Amino acid sequence: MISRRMFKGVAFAALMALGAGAAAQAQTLRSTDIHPDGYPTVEAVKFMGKLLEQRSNGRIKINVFHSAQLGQEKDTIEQTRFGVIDMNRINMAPFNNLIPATNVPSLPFIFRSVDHMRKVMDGPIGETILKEFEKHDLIGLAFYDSGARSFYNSKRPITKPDDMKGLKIRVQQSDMFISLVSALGANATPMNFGEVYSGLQTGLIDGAENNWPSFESTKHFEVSKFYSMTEHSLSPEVLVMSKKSFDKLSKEDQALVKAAAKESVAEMRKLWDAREKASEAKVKAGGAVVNTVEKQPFIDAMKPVYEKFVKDQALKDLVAAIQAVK
Ligand code: GTR
Repeated sequence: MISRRMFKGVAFAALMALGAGAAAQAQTLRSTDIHPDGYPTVEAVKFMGKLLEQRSNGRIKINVFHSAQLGQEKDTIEQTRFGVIDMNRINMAPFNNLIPATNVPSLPFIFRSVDHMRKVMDGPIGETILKEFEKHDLIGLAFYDSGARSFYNSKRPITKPDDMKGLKIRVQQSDMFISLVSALGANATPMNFGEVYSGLQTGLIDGAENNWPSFESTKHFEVSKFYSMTEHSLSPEVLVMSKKSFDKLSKEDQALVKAAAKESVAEMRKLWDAREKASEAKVKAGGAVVNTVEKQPFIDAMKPVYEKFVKDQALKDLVAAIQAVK
């Protein structure tokens, strides 16, 4: 026979168990990306979501809102800081004005090659930069590749810095990128990514700068056919999480999220390398006129950007540390 008291105890325990179950209930993290479905950054975060789902026995999932459904990059930063958006795959450039250290990997010609960039971002320097996000209510989870950014425009091939004179060039909302374009004598116009196509079409701007996959996926090559391989910035992508959302997770789940993010990097790079080649072929077949450039004159012309943005000792040390990585 179960006494009344015992029954109460059992019922209480059952309720507690239900409560605990509710706390560990399935949750879906909302992640934002301005790129379309199928783009390597979007697919990498989906891959991370699958890992998380498996390892949490279906408790944690990621829903990737691609194609700027949750807004353009600059606006999504605030929303992520406030926890309205849980995760954000975004370029370093829109963080440049907010987080000084993010300027460093965006700097013109800071990396000697893609391998150099990967080695730096995968190592202790990358970790130091990821840590900086915490001061701004964000958890830096991982860096993704973004290839090399080069100039494209509707007027002429760029072979030397002088060819940039007077061109109206769209840049990301970053003072560093404004200064980089101004150093070449062009007029920098900060603008949202989603507005560039119509800006080019209407002649509001003459050109912009980006990597092969973005030049292709946005169809900018249709309205801006001269693509000149300046490869001036390898500004990586970053995956961040809202600290508010992160703090709601148990220690174990936080570790799961961090590990899954890191593991998505190799997958992203595999997708990226293939996409770069495919985009290059597509853009060329689509009529883009591509030319190579001698880099040294561009490196020299962009030196003032370093003087302006690498003033503080901490940033000077970061630059030196990157240059010292073999
Ligand atoms: C792309 C990058 C985006 C965004 C875009 C831009 O290469 O992946 O996150 O920064 O460039 O130019 O706005």
